[in-house]
Amino acid sequence: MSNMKPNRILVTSALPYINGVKHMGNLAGSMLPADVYSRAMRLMGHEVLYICATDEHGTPAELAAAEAGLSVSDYCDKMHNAQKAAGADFKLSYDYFGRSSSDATHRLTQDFALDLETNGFIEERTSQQVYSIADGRYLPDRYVEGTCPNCDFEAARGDQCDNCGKLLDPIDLINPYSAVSGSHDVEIRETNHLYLKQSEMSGRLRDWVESHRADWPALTTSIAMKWLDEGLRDRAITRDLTWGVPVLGADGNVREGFEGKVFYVWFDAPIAYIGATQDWAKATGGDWEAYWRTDKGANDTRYVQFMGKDNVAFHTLSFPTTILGSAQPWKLVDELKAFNWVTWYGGKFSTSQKRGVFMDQAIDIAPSDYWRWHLMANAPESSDAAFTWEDFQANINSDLANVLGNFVNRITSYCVKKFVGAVPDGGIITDAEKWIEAELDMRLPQLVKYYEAREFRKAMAETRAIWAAGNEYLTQAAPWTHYKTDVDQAAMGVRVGLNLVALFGVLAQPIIPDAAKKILDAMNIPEENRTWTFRGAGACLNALPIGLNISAPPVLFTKIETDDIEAWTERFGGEG
Ligand code: B3M
Ligand code: ZN
Repeated sequence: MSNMKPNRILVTSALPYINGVKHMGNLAGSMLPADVYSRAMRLMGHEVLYICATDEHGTPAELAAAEAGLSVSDYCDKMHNAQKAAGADFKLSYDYFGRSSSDATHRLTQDFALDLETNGFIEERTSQQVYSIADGRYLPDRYVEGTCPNCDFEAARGDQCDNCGKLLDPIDLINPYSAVSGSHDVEIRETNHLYLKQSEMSGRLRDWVESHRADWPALTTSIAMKWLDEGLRDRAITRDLTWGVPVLGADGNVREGFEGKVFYVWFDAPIAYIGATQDWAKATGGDWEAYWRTDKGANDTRYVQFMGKDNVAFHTLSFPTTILGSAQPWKLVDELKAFNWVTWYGGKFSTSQKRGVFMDQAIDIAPSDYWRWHLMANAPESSDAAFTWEDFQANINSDLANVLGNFVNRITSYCVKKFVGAVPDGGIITDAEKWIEAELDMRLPQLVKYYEAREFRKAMAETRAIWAAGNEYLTQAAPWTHYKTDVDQAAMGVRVGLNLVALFGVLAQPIIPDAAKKILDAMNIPEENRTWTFRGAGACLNALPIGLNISAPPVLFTKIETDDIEAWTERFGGEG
C-alpha cells in the first residue's frame, strides 16, 4: 500500500551539542523520531542513509571543556564517544555518527564561505562586541549573560534567551556580565566580522518556503514565515573564539584581520551534515554525492530533516542561504519535521536543578524499548508534551505489557502446550477470521501512510490499535474453547494468532527493536523475511509455513511498579 516507489532517502537529525549527554527531550525531539522513520523506511524497502554527528564548536564546547578542566579537543573526544555510546544504548541506527570538528567539515565550511563571498553573500563589516576587561577577551554568544531585553529574564545567554527562546545579539543584553568570570567590568568594543547577507536571499527563501507550505508541518512553515515577515537580518558568521573552523582567505592562509577568529558554530554545524556524509563515504566506500550533489544524482534523493522548533530558523533560512548563495549544485532539504518540546512535568529539564532524566541515566532504570515507545506515542508534534512518571508507567504497563506482551505470550504458550510448538493446519474460515482480515486491510495501509507522512503519534496509535485487534481476534476465535470439541477449529485460531504475532514482531522493529527481535526469533523468522511490503491482510495471516517450529519468547516487558515511580521521582524529580 505504500504510495512511494522505492526511494533513496537521506535522513539527518539536529546535531547534539557536544556538551553533555542529552536529556530525553533532546532524544524525543530529533534523534529518536529520525531513527524510527529511518527504520520504518528501511523496513518498507527504501534505501536510507541516516547521518548525525556531534556539534563540537562554539561557546557550549569551550565553556563545558573549561568546567571539565580539559582542553576543548580532549573534551570533545571524550564527549563524542559518550554521546555515541548513549545513541547505541537507545538503538539509534545511525549509518554514521560523525563530528563537526572533522577535516571534511572544516574544508567544506571554508569553501562555502569563499563561494558566498565571490557571489556577494558574505561581506566583512565592523561590529560592536561585548569585551571583558577582567578576562581580557571578547565575549561572544554564551560567554556573556545578562537580562533579556524581551522578557527581563536575568540569566539570558548572549545568543538565545532560555526563558522566552528569542535569538539575541550579545550587545542587546541589559546589564551584561562575563559568563566566565562573572565580571561586570565589560565594555562594547568594535571588531570586524564576516556577515552572511541573508536579507539579499529573503525573496528566494520566501518562495522556497511557500513552495513547501502544503507538505511541511505548520510548525515549520510558520516559524520560517515569521522570521521572513519580520525581515531577515544579515548575521555575523564569525566569532572571537579560538576553537572552531578558522577563517581562511582564497590563498589558504588565515584571512587578514581574522587571526583568533573562527566561523560561528551555526554556520558550520549544518554544513557538518555534508561533512559527516563525506566521512561516511570515506569509511564505507559509499557515494556521498548521490545524497548531496544535484548534478550527481541527489535530485533522486529525498532529504528529510528532524529537529526541535528552536532549530527551524537556522534550517529554513541561514543554512539554505548558504546552500543557495554558493551557486553550487548542493541539495536543499525536501521535508523538514520539527517538534515542539518534551517538558519535565511542564517545566524545563535541568541537570543543576535535578529536574529530568538524561539518556545515560534513563538506560539504567528502564530498557530502551520502554523509552522509545513512550516518547514516540507521546511525541511533541502539535504541542509541547509533558513527561511524567505516571504516564510512563501507564503506557508501558498497558500498551506494551498488557496489550502486546500478553497477546504474544498467550498464543505462543498455548501453541507450545497444545500443538507441540508447531504452526498447526486445519479449521475453516469463520466471522472471526473475516473480521481480523478486514480490520488489517483497513489499518495496515493507514499505518504505512502515517509513517510516510512522519505522523508519529498517529503511527503509534495505529500500531497499538493493531495489537488490540489481535487480542479482539483471540476473544472471537477462542481457540481454547474450540479445543474441547473441535481441535481443527482451535488450530485455525492458533495459526492466525501466530501469524499475527509474526506480523506484530515485524511492525514493532522501527519502534521497539529489542522486543521485536525476541518475538521474531521465537517465531523462527529468518532475517531475510523481516522486511515488510504490505500485500493485503490475507497474505499476512497465512505467511507462516504449516509445521514451522516456534517457541514462547521470554517475558517481553516487566511492568513498572509504584515503588519504581517513587524511587525515580526521588532521584530525578517529579511533580512540583
Ligand atoms: N547543536 C542543537 C541545539 O540547538 C544544535 C543543532 C545543530 S543542527 C546543525 O540544541
Ligand atoms: Zn527572554
